[in-house]
Amino acid sequence: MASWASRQALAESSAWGDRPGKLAPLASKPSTVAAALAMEKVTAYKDATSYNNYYEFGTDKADPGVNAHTLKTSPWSVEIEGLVKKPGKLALEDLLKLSPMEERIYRLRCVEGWSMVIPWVGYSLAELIKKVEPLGNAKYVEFVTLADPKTMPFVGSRILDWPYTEGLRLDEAMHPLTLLSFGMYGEVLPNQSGAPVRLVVPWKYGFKSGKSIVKIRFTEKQPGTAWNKAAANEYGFYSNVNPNVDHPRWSQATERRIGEDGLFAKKRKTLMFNGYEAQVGQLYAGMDLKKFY
Ligand SMILES: Nc1nc2c(c(=O)[nH]1)N[C@H]1C(S)=C(S)[C@@H](COP(=O)(O)O)O[C@H]1N2
Ligand SMILES: [Mo]
Repeated sequence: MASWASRQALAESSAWGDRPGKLAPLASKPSTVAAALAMEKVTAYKDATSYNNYYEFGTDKADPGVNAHTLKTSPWSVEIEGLVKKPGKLALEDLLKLSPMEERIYRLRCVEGWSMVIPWVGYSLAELIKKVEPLGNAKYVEFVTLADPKTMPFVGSRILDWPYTEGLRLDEAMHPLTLLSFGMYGEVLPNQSGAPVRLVVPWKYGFKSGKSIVKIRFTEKQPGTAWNKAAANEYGFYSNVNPNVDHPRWSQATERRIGEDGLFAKKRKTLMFNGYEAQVGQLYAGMDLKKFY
């Protein structure tokens, strides 16, 4: 693996090309966690920022890129609540300093059947969790995202139950692959990608990766989640990428890589746990993944 210094020198011609030069740079070191998908071509920044799901800004894939400029990302803080020894409000500035930033090239696959490969910048959510010290009875982590009707045109619409929330089992949240992300492509997150801080859970469908997080709550009971509330038979709590469990209305066996468009572009086979089975499979040992979808 390249050293930090040589990696910086490489920044001009990195695996994913030049820094887009659109937003403030966010420096990082190469990841200490293996399993970066370096063999796959990174999605172009333009594609990753113009084809998004962020329903607070509209349901069309182009809507967030057009509308999310109204999102106010400063000042920002994340409230830590529930079953922890150290609850309280953490300012974004302090969160940015909590642990060294790493670059991780992860695939993100939406349940709709498309995927992207993105060089995220952030650190393992576990670093934050260790700092706030969950109590013995904490079993789940709930993520609450911003719901501001003044800056988010679709908050208040009936599409979803706002605020958009997500949840993980504590051991899933503690897994080193679970990334608290502040940037991508060497810069801070663009608004449509979930600025200023979002989750990236690479082995789960994209919707488990909540954007613009304002609250992290530790609970004993399994929390509700936005898509589960909207359509419980279609979106379960676990939502692990699983080509063997069809969505009730379509197959999950293959996916289309964004940027490789065109009617005749070959579809890719979806991999179990999005390709991270060796790393995360044991979290679900003995569970019936058809029942816990
Ligand atoms: N707050 C919030 N977070 C969200 C969503 C959303 O609508 N609102 N959509 C989810 C879904 S369905 C997906 S696929 C991913 C998309 O992330 P991307 O636009 O960065 O590819 O964000 C997830 N996080
Ligand atoms: Mo999604």
